[in-house]
Amino acid sequence: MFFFSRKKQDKQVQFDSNGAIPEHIAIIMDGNGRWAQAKLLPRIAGHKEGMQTVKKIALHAKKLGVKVLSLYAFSTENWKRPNDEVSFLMKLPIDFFSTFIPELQENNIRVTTTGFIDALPEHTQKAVKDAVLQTQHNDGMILNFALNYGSRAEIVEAIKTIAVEFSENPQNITEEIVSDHLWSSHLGQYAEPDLLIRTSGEQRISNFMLWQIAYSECYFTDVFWPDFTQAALEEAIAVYQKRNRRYGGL
Ligand code: V0D
Repeated sequence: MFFFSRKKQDKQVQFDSNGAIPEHIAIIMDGNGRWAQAKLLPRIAGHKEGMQTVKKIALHAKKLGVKVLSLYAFSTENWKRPNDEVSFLMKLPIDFFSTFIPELQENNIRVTTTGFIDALPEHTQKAVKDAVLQTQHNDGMILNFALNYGSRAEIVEAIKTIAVEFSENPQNITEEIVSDHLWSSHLGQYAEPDLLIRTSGEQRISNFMLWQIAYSECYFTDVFWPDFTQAALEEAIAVYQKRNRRYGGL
């Protein structure tokens, strides 16, 4: 009968603003190109709209009490994209910086980065470093951009340093030592995401924070990143809250 036909996935989950809010949320912001193609727009139009979503979601995460929001903005694989698309992406931090700094300050949001920043074009590096410097004393929330980031490369870099530091006593290498040598070490107690979100339908991790997501709840949605709303973020948190109640309540 029709009233028994609702699928499991259709069940409404209710966001509870007094419930547990994940302290660190990491997001793979996928689907900007697909959003644009669906609208018969150039892919770069999707990236531009995606940047507006970054602003909206960062402010909403801060309002909900999130401590760290990590966003996968550019992977080490993204260099393979057409030149004009890469050039456009490299201008986005400049755009972001010039239009969003006042709001970052008003909302006490600190910008940090993770990835090979030194390999980015000079103008991109300058915008990123300015954003990091000008917000370095804010302590309301950390907005952590993964730029030219790859998790295996991050782990290899850590191994190189640890190999030198511990050449005499490798038996002293612990999980904590490894964590302390990853690019996420600046996040301290919040280095590991509680919730990982990937938009646009793919259900893969794609080399994002592999070590750090060992215990993260993963949430996948078909929504393209430019269409991801405040309500969509609350829906993801609601699913997280429901899982927490189930597993945490034993
Ligand atoms: C495109 C959707 C903000 C995903 C969001 C260089 C891909 C918009 C930044 C940004 C990108 C990075 C650092 C910073 C300030 C802003 C950004 C890139 C791509 C790649 F300090 N959005 N954004 N960076 N997109």
